[in-house]
Amino acid sequence: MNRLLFSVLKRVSNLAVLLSFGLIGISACSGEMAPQACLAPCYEAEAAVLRGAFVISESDLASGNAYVRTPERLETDISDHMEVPDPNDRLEFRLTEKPGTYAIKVWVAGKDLASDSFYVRVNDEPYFVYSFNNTGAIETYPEFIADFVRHGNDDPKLFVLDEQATLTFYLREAGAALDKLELIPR
Ligand SMILES: [Ca+2]
Repeated sequence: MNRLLFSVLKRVSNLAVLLSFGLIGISACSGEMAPQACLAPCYEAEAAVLRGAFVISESDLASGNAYVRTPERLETDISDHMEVPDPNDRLEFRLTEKPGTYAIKVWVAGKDLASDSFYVRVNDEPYFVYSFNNTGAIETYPEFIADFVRHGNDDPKLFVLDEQATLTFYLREAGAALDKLELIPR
């Protein structure tokens, strides 16, 4: 091999090494990117107003790396409220959207049939039971599944919202978890 050819090959080889390091670097950066928090009309549960039994937990599986839950009975003395909600145990979303009719898409999780429901209400309207096992989505913990807020086995409930509305989730079964929600125009 003559000296000129050797020199050219060496330069090409060095360039290839630099390129491969560069590509590896880009790939590593992409792989390490944390999940992004959702953007409007999406609301992270951990950014809502928490009262009483509701707490924030961290998880790589959750949007924004966090979600909200009510600790299970074995962890604390928190009990289920199967008859009526306790107004002190609540998760409150302050919604700001274009007035209109919306379905509410939620990302929820529960360990079993004893941790898969909330009470839900908008503003001062009557509350209702939202149980996410009705769609067959049980034992999803720790992964979240997408569902729509609904009463019993009904179709997704439609909400007529003003520009500003308050959407409240109350504790019904300890252990139920909510990652985020999104307003879907209907
Ligand atoms: Ca979240």
